[in-house]
Amino acid sequence: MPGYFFYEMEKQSNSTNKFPRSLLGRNFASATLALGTGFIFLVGCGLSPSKGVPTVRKPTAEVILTGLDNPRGVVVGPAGELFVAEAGTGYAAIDPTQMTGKLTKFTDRNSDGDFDDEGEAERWFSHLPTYNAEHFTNSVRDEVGGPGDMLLHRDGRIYLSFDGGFDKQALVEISSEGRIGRTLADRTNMNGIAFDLDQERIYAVESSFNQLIEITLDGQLRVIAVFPLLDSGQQAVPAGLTVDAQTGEVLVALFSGAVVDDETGDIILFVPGDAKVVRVNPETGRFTDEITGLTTAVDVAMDDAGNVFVVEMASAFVEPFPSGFDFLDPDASPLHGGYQRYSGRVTLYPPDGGPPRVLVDGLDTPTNITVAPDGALYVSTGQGTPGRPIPGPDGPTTIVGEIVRISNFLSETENQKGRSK
Ligand SMILES: [Ca+2]
Ligand SMILES: [Ca+2]
Ligand SMILES: [Ca+2]
Repeated sequence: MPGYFFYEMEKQSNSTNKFPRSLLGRNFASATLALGTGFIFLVGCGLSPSKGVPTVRKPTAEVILTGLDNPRGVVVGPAGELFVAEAGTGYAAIDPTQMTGKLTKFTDRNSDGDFDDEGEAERWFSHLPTYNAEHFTNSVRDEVGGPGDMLLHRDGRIYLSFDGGFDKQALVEISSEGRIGRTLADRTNMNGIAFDLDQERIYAVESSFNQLIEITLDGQLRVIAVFPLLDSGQQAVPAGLTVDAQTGEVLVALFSGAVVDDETGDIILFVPGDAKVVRVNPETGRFTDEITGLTTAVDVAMDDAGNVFVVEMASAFVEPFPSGFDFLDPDASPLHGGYQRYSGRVTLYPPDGGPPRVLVDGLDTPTNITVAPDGALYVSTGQGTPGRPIPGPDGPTTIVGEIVRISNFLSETENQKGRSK
């Protein structure tokens, strides 16, 4: 996500980047997705045949919202209503009424399982800040920042982090009636936020500064941990996080930043296999590796049974943009732009240390995951300039923001274990 690249670039190629250090690297870790519908057919539904081997349920994956502009954080309310933050189009208008970051409440009023019917979308905010990372760097990155992650407190208050670039970054409180209230923190890109077990403080990853921080609900801030460089010498870039409901420890996804190719001098946005998830003790700040060997780990979630879900945004670094590429040109050639499109995935790591299971593959740049109260997963996809031509699974297509719901992935045994907790 956002922000990490810039640091790397400033460090490695001091000739091109003229931005003040405080601006570097804030784009987003939280903002990266868009999905087509093609992957659904790869996944299918139902149970696999069981001939003496454990029955593993194949998940159901459904696009439940489409046509969004960089969906990021999703929260599911007690009545099944959805709150969705969209980072917007990335067009950083000066006129606030032209800004496109959004927060919307969706209610399935006709109970048909989706949220696209008359009167089901209630727009709370339409003009929150948005920007594209390219505004802050000479390098071409189609990465959109804006409203990012979101939390719903048990008392109905909502907390929203947003990174609108430069002076428009904050963690704000929103009343249950939808009015923006206090600003709790104005740190740089807080791409992922999570409550502690008591919902008295919020943990946030500050992607640009490689930090995990804690913010109390009355606005006191403390740095918990600063993550060191990863195996190839790149920035760690914490992008997403979750809290272990059993221990209160924090799992953090380290996305990994860019490196420079020694031979060509080219910037490589990420090194496959260098990303990981670490487990942090929020009291001491000590951390250990939890899951290694990942690629672009952008978010992590955990259910009450202890299953860990990891989202990887893309599997390969391909087709970086040529300098001067116009993201807004509808006739531009379909380019991946560094992150291979439709190569993101969600993997389940069971609590007993058993082998991981890929739940859904072929997602277009997923960026955020949420576990709903009923155990379903909501994944935001389609990062980048909405409408930009990209290669799709079945030929050229365009970037579109979508929310995918993944369900029916636990075996009967796993379901029972989960319920008994
Ligand atoms: Ca509906
Ligand atoms: Ca419908
Ligand atoms: Ca998340």
